[in-house]
Amino acid sequence: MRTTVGIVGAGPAGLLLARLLDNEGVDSVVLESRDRAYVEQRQRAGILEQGTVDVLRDAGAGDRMDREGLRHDGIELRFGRRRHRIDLPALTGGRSVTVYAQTEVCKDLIALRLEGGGPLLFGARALAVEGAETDRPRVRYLHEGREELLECDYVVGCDGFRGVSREVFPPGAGRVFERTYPFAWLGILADVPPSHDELVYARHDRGFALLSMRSPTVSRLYLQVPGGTDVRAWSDGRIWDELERRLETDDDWRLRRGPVTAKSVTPMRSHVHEPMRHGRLFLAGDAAHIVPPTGAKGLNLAVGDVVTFARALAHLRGTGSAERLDAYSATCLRRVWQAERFSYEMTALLHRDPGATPFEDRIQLARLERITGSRPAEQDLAEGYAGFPLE
Ligand code: RFL
Ligand code: PHB
Repeated sequence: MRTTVGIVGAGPAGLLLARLLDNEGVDSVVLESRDRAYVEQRQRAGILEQGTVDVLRDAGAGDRMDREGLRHDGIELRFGRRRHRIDLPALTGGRSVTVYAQTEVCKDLIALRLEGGGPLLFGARALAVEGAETDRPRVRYLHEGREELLECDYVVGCDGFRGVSREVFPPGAGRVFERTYPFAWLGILADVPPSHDELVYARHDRGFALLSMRSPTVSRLYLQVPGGTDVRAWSDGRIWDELERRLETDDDWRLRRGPVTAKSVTPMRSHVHEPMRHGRLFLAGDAAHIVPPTGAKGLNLAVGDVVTFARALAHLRGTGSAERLDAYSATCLRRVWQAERFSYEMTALLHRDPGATPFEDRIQLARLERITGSRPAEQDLAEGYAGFPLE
């Protein structure tokens, strides 16, 4: 098979890229190792930055998001049993975020792609990207028990943190910047209306907790737990008790409990692969960078990468200049590092580090007091949360 852009991976990065290219009249083939149901049900992100919402809408993929997504104009920081609201539009010149799950973004993009005739191959596992340094890169993949070859002008590796695209970089051609954290997130989905109408980020002596949601009737909640925690050690009752303790306030706020429908533990890491391009292979999304989920940035970064690639390719086709394509990695990395910094700082602000000294604990509280007591400090957090603009 032959195509202009070979896309490895049908997560939000690969699916959105396919849509953007379709809109530009550029042909592409998407290869996805898992089946459709798996991709549509994998529980992950929930928060879309304003810029992501705008991109999806402009791409003609925003109809259901506009009907069902929940616009949020604030988040709450909770510590010392007190609540502090961060008013996003007031602090950012009108920007907000939208609660619309990654599962739904993927369902919408898959439906659009298949309506347009695809190609989007599920159960197609890329084995290797070859010839990245030539002008005919290829993806070798396995589909329906046969090994096949996809010949391309460009390959975009959207295959996530555990994909194969990154392997293209010969030793010495890439560099990794990484940090792992000594804690993880235990996340649940529960069939119960959210206990607050906005997200609540709580710092507590027992550890971080987050109250989020998927819809007016479904709650999504997270607890900081030690790295390596076995989810089976946490019964539903134990999870609710712990959430209640960490989210507790001095006023009459109460946590609503309900049936837990999903439960999992996610390790936390920061990871950046530089550069994000080797020859005609471009990395996008989690294949190139990971952030800890505290800042809700992962999916939004993936969107930024593929928009940058699609625009650069359109520029090449329109003007004959490869300047923007050549700048792809540097352009993406500027935004990536701002999101890495923000996610790292927000993680440090809200989690209990088991190695922290009593002095460091006080500094953490002083940081929170500073953010809630100073408009410039609050504004800095609001700007980061609402999202860094695309160049
Ligand atoms: P994905 O979604 O991992 O998709 C990669 C796809 O590639 C496929 N694949 C292959 N296909 C073919 N051949 C191979 N050899 C392949 N190897 C892999 C995989 O099956 C998969 O379908 O990467 P992508 O598209 O870059 O998207 C990134 C986002 O998924 C990720 O950054 C976010 O989910 C991170 N994240 C959050 N981001 C936000 O912006 N806001 C949030 O609120 C948010 N919350 C979260 C999160 C991630 C979490 N976890 C579980 C890591 C909350 C959690 C708990
Ligand atoms: C989520 O709803 O899954 C979510 C929300 C905010 C975050 C991380 C995850 O910071």
